[in-house]
Amino acid sequence: MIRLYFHPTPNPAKIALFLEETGLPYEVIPIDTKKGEQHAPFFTAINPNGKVPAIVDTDGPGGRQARVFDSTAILLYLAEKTGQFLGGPADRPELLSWLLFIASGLGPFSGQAVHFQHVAPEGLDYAVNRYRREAERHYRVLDRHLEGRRYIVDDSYTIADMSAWGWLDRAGFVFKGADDPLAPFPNLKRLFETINARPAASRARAVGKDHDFKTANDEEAKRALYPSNYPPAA
Ligand SMILES: N[C@@H](CCC(=O)N[C@@H](CS)C(=O)NCC(=O)O)C(=O)O
Repeated sequence: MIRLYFHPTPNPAKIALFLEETGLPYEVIPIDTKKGEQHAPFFTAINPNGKVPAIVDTDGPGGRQARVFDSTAILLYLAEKTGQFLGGPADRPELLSWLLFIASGLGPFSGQAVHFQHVAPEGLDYAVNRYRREAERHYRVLDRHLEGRRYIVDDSYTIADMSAWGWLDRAGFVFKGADDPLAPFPNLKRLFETINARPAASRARAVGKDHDFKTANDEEAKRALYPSNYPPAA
């Protein structure tokens, strides 16, 4: 059994998609990040970084319980555990390259673009421009790579596509104000629609819907999500 520590946001969504694609049995444990549950000691014992997603595999290596945190680590762990969605051995260089490109580039720049356009105080034009443009650049790199390819790793649907899907699903936030945010990236749009058409994608989108996650961006939420903005008094 896999326990998935979840909030309805891009990185946990990737894992929900993987679990739905494979049919691995799993239980969802909501972590309400706007209430600060990611900082609770029971959770930081699973992810010391205090972010979702994280999993506990009750049947980990050697039959022992194992924790895994960070969406890319979880995707690789579960793909290796099940032997699914890794492509073939010859695909590994491309798979690892694109997975890490999404983990260290496309994802974080998208996250910062969302932060500076939706959360930060008005007037930080330099930061808005930098993160939005860098997000766009990463989407363009992946879009060009997808020219003439069905999936990121050629013809195999892999965890790299699932990792991208988590963010493509939020393109409307990343590219604030765009009517059709993926229109400038036609190959990414095609990939997104291909994955969306899979039954597992609709099931993944339904994960967590039965939980009443906090939505208000009040002071409690800001302190929970951006604790570094509130340094303790010297
Ligand atoms: N590199 C991490 C990033 C995880 C991450 O930023 N998670 C967000 C949700 S998508 C989160 O937990 N936010 C709450 C917080 O930062 O306190 C991953 O890929 O899992």
